[in-house]
Amino acid sequence: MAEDKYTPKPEHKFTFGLWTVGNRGRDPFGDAVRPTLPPVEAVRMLAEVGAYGVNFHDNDLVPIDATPPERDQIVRDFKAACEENGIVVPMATVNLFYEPVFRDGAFTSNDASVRAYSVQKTMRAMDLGAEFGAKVFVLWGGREGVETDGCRRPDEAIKRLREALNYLCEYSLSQNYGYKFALEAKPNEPRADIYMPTTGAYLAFITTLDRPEIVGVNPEVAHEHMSGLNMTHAVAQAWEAGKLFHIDLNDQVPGRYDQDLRFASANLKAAFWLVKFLEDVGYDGSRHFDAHAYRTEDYEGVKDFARGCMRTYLILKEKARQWNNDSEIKSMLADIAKNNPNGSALGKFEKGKAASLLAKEFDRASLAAKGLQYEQLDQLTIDILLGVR
Ligand code: GCO
Ligand code: MN
Ligand code: MN
Repeated sequence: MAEDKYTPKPEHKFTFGLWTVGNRGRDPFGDAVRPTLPPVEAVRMLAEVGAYGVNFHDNDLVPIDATPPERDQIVRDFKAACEENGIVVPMATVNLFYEPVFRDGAFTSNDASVRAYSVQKTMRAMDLGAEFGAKVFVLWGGREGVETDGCRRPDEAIKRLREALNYLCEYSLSQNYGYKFALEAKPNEPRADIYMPTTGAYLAFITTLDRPEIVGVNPEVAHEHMSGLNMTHAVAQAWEAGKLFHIDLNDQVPGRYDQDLRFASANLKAAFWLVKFLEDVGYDGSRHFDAHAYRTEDYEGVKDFARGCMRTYLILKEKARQWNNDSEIKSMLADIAKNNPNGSALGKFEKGKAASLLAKEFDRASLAAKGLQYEQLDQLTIDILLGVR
């Protein structure tokens, strides 16, 4: 594809996980369709398609049974590949779901040894990420859930999760790693039910931690859509709380298995509002794509997939700019603003003012009489998205 204004640049902060471009297309019904992509090759591929960074789980890079010298050699080679290709590592994470030992959870397992092992594995993954300068550490508790609630009280699981998180925060601080933890919610898959099903659930949980200031969230499009929720609303709540530490971009049709589709390939309008929000508020973290190519693709197709994620993001960013500058939309927004003087209808609570609010007469009928023109506003949005405006 020739260079154009939708060509990704480092300042766009597009990142991919090793597990995303390295995804081999295995699913519950069929085996791998693509050969293993060595991490060093993945870095080359990401540089070729114009990405800014690469993220990894501990075992995407270092096999779980690697000896210390093997580990160090892998780290050296990977570092050299990143430097050579101008690729950075903004985020690291830990795999607490693949190995059979995690079959009943990691931090929430009923077995105290499994819980301790999970924290140990995470600390080592933090050491690994820190060697590459990662400043965000994502925690996704894929196995922290149940098939039957007979196995433990769910509030006990929350307490165990808190204990692990508090410990890991102290570890990060004691090592001066400067990590911000980003907790990633998902309603289900691989467990029948996962304890922290939504971004909102994590936002509430974070306030109960010892070091809430270094813990935020990593909302994922697919995870919100799986439960039929609005990703942009989840992101907005996280942003407003100062907790949007990372984001996982992909796509997902609600009500289906976890699809991890190319960003914006299923719900274009939802993706538009999301990109517009991120750009409007000036989110300056990574735009991380946690998705993978169709099972029909070879590695040329994986590049098409990766380029597509970034290209669509940049097109939607341009559409958002067009939306913000559209004079008809601007005048509609000005009308909306006119009816919302100073943003606040109430001001600060004062007894006297509350008494006058209680006494005030509102003309309900006239307040409900005027059409709001949101149909027109949305159609203008559609016209922009479809390129006829
Ligand atoms: C999934 C999750 C994972 C996490 C990753 C980072 O549905 O499998 O999205 O891909 O994002 O493990 O911790
Ligand atoms: Mn996911
Ligand atoms: Mn994810």
